[in-house]
Amino acid sequence: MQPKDQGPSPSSFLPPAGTERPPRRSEEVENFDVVVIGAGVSGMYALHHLREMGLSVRVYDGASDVGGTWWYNRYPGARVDGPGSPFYCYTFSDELMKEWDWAETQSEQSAVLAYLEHVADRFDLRRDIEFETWVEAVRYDESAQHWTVETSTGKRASAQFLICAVGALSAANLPDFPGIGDFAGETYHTGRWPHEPVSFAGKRVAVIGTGSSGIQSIPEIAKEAAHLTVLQRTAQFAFPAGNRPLTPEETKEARASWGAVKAKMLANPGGFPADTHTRTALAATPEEREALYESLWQIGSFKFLLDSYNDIVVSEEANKTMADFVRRKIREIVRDPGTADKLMPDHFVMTKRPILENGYWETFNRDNVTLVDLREDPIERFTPNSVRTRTGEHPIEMLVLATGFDAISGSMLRLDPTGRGGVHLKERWKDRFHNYLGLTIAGFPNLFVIHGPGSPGVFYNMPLGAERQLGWVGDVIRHLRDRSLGAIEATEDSESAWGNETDAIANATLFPRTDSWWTGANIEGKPRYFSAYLLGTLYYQRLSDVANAGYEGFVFEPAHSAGSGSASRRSRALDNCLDLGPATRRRSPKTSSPE
Ligand code: NA7
Repeated sequence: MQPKDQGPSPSSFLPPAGTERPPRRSEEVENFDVVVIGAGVSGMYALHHLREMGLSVRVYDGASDVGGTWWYNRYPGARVDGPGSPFYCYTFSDELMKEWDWAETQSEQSAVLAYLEHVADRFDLRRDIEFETWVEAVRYDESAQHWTVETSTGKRASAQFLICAVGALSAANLPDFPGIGDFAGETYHTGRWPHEPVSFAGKRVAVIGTGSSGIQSIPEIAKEAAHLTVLQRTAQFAFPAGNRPLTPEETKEARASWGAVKAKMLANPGGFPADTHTRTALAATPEEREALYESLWQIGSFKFLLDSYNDIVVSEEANKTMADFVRRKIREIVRDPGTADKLMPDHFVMTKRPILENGYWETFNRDNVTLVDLREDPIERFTPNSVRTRTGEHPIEMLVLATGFDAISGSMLRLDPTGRGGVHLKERWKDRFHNYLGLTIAGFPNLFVIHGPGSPGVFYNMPLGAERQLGWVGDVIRHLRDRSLGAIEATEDSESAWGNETDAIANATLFPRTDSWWTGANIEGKPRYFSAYLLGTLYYQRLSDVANAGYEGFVFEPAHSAGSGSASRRSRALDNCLDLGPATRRRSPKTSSPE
């Protein structure tokens, strides 16, 4: 997937496969039309889609099988924390939807991974994926108009197009706590969970972090551990997951109406199978609000996000109505008032990633659980067998870091491709994650980022978002190949206009005002701003408009040699594709292509 994590590496972390061996550089460079980095949800679809177009594709991933995020995040309690099954799936194949049975509404990690393994089998994906292979260097060769990729196994490849499907949540955040290296017990990061079973039985365990991973794992760990200390930096809002078995009728209904469900997803700003509505909290009476919030709380799942009010993330006053409701619920559930006080979130609700919980609040009523509020009582240091905070020592034998990720931009920065003129992405993205359409970067021709900064990314149903972004990328490739063009590149002007547009949408909401991984505030030294494009429906309209305008905002280069485009062979293969996009059928007078 990507090179290994930066930061301290406690001894019992799983080392990323393949990184221990000294690379043996091969003299031979294998040539492909497209190299894809990452075999998670996006990379798998990239392979399928581009191969269907007749292109030669090679995928690299550091893991030993498909799944990306779902391969790594095996911590106890890990589940889908979005709208859930049967809708957390690919949409490109109706047969796939009809043949796969989901057991629960909020599927557990192993069920999602089993689904992705099935997709890999069904579409014969693994034959073009090299697993346990970390991409260590990625360079653009301007004269050859292709990307060269060097891997941890020593193999090298080149391709005209590079797709970075490296994951929005895959660069683990491993904070450098004082003395962490002295701690002699077992240490795990939720996003790097071992494949072997981890037993908490009879152990004193500490969990740092109360985001989605912490809140999902804490109740499970508490059931087994002798004692659990929860070290919380920010109290969170969390909503009942409402997980339950899917009934055969629900599955039947979803299959029968799949066409309508897909249409609904495409019309929804988050790509979710939910109706859009115009209700606002401020127009409702207190009684109406209470009744709606209570009914959504009883149902659980993502209903609070999708079926409540439209003004929650744009109006402070509306936001407070929901925040107060959740705070009241926490106080009702948590018996000890002092503990409940520490659990009171004080940011705008929904402006950190909404969390779905399964018995999280009740966990604090257990005798074997202690909550430490790190704001009042910060970590001073780790010793071989304890974590010491300002007010005392907590003996532990195991530490779970649920400390999240250098999200959205982190995995691209870790990859750090070298673009035109030898410029590294780390240099280009020092102060801001410059991009155009959330997919391309000036100075990095023919490189596409899936779910990167400037795209809806984690604010959109991710399998569907990957399909839509990659559909657009496929059309771009077809456009270039049909015209014997060697390269497409965003201009810096387009990047800056796109940045302004992304900012303007975000600044109309409360999101930028809260410290979160959405704003980069969880990582020291990271540019702090809200980098996602919030309106998914508008975003996909914009992608389509740009394509229809002949890829407005991009510049093209003719192919320097037959080798870079391999146009004639590919064109024939592409002509055979049924899915010819508008960009391949019409030429726009506005195109900046030199054709
Ligand atoms: P998150 O949501 O980033 O949560 C990480 C948690 O770790 C959060 O509570 C952080 O507190 C806390 N944290 C991070 N660094 C520190 C330090 N240095 N000290 C104390 N506490 C710290 O990551 P998750 O893995 O839970 O969830 C990410 C996504 O993965 C999620 O959306 C799911 O889709 C799956 P903070 O809030 O930053 O103060």
